[in-house]
Amino acid sequence: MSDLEKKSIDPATIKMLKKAEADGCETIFDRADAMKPCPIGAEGSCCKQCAMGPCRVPAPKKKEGAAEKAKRMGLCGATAETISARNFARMVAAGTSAHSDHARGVTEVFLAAAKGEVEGFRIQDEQKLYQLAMDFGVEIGDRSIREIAIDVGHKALAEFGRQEGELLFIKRAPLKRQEIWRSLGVIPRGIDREVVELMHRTHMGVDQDYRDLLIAAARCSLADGWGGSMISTELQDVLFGTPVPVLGQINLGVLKKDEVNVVVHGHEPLLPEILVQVVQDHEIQKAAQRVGAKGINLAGMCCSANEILMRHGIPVAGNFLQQELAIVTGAVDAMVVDVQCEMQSLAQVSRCYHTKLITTSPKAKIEGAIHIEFAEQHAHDVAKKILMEAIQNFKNRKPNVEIPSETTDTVVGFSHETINYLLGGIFRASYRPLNDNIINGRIRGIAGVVGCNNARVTHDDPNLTLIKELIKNDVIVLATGCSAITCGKAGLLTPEAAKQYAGAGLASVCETVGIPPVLHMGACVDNSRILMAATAVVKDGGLGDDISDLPAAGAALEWMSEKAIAIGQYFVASGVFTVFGVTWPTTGSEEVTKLLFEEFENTFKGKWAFEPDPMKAAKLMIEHIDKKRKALGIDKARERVLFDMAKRRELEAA
Ligand code: BF8
Repeated sequence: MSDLEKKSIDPATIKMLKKAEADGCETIFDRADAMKPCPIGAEGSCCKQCAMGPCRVPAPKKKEGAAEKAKRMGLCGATAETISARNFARMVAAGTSAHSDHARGVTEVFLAAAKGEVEGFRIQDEQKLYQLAMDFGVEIGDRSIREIAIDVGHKALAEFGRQEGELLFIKRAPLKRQEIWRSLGVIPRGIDREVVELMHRTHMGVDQDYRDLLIAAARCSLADGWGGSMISTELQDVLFGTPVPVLGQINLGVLKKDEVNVVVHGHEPLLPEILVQVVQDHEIQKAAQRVGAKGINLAGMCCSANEILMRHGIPVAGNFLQQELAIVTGAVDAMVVDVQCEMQSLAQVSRCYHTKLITTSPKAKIEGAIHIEFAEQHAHDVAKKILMEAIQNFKNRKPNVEIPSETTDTVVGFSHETINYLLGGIFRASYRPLNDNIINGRIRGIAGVVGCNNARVTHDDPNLTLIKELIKNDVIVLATGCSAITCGKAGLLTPEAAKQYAGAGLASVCETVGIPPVLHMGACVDNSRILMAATAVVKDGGLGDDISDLPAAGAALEWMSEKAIAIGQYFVASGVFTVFGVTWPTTGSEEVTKLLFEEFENTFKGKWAFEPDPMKAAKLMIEHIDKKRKALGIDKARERVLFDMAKRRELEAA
């Protein structure tokens, strides 16, 4: 294996890494070689909560006695357990705040759109609005859409600043799950409150009991999954439409040599939605032609890409580790970023080529970028200004443009509602066929494989190897975020992929329903769709009465972001066995790690695991799924199905 092949399994990525090297342009892949992670920080043992430190309290090299252990502490006496739990909890708080601040922005625009105060935004999914109104206790009667939407917007906005009681979406969870949360005292009161309280608890000299800290972290994470993230998903669906299956294309090959290329990168779909409208504007297309381009090509990157891919079929240029490489093609005339997962190095890479890097959020500026601030009141003007910047920049392209040919067809847009319709039909939408196929063993279980890329491991490899192994073993995979883009590039997001990659049982179900073996469910906030799908499976019956009873597991083998830790924590706190790869941030404390990896199973009925090897991770997940099948008494059914398959193959061969 060449050095480049160790960096990525994606041919388009490798081609662009070669080009970057030839062009003398440094990327994250070079920096990953040059700078190793700090070992003390990596294990969660560095405390920088006050100016007497940073204190380093690393894990012992060998088993140490109680006396030696007691000496291992920071200046204030904080133990390895406290330091490790605090650092982990702060990751949860940061991740929750990112998803939830995104949600707040969406809610504000939703409210303005409901009131008719902003151009370009309007309620599109009335059915879902009614559902939300029911969840929020908003009267429907013969009231107008406008009135209902305004009330729903106010209710949603109040969830952030709520000081007491329970978040409204908590009631969506299975009853048994709600009871578990209530008994543990972890039902979030308000989204902001849980983040603020967790930041307070982890301040120097406050909560110094690692168990208590991790319970508080669970409560905060639930304010993400069943709060901020779920509000984002739901209101975005009402505003922009609930995704339904749509064709799309993924990878750097979606960029066009003879068109103005605009790549939209980040997370909040507000500006991207307007760009989708404005890019079709006759005047804009004409302006592009006037500078010698055939037209203007909008493409996405990371989670913004997932949002506009699944609602409009806008092509995706790549996932997290490809953001610099899109610019390396020399064909991106503007890269438009808002919040989260945008590398500061984009400014430097843009300088190697001709790309205009445009920041748009008042919360996220990058030195060296042009700032054109998004404001919903002037959304169309902002979008036009951005597109005109890109058009004017087309003439500045350097001669060394090289766009890799790789691009793959995909079918995306599997919202939880769509899965319902696809399985049950529009008149009797239901998860029944999925439950039946799990019970009869054709589908062994469900896995959510989500999250990032990480420059410390071969790009796309751990997630892809894991997912291929899962579907081969009849486990249907639900994917979001950068992991979903990985699947798209590898051709797993088409119904045809079932025949090629899935086990016979899963393939037969995919063939009957016409779905891929991996369902793209959206961006990272859309992990809330996975919670809803899991809840729908529980409520349909026959597979226990809680999410933790399901033959299901989760994974993020290439995680890197604090958001991923928040997501993992809310999955675990919702009863899911969740495996992370790359590195584990609490190895500095055996006790903290044991609590997360073992003891949580006694309380939350879900737990974490760390396994960087994708084949071993698949084995862990499948073993867990089989354990749950056995507990449900449906393990025998699967044995019969396997026997049937073997018999069928024998007959086919004969
Ligand atoms: O929210 S998967 S690298 S892009 S954090 Fe970021 Fe990770 Fe990608 Fe979207 Ni999610």
